Amino acid sequence: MKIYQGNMIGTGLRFAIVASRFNEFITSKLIDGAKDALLRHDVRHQDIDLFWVPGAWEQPLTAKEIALSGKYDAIISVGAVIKGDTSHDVYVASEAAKGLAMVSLEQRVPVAFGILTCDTLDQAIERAGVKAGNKGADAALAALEAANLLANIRNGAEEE
Ligand code: INI
Repeated sequence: MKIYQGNMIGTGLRFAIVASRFNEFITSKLIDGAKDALLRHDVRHQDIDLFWVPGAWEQPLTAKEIALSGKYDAIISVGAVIKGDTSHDVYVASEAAKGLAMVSLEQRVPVAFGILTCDTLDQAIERAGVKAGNKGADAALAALEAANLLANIRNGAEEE
């Protein structure tokens, strides 16, 4: 049996973080978590670029342009969609999720989904470095593993 998996070594890999300004109080913590996770896995500071977008709705198109540039091994999307008085947030979150999945599949580049979809601000805070960890860091680690997995599949480098 051949087993393919991605290791967690970031040496030489390049990452794009796409971050929403909307709910920046939360998003900035997710960016910090993502950067910290990458740096602690030997990604170089100069190999991480940050792209600000207005909100989660704007993430898919931006991620697509980034993917088309061919400069990055993976994209990490971070943001926070928090329930409001209307159903606006539902449309924003679902289109962001669908759009980012589409970019990943069409462009064949890992796009980690680090956009929080929360009912309350407290839930978002808990996921931005408090009780429930930091989902930006989790997304960065998923992007790293997925980037190395794809490289192994493309190189035919299985593990025993
Ligand atoms: N954008 C977010 O990133 N999070 C939200 O919670 C949010 N809500 O709830 O409205 C949000 N809306 C803005 C949206 O992403 C677009 O920027 C806007 O609609 C302009 O296209």
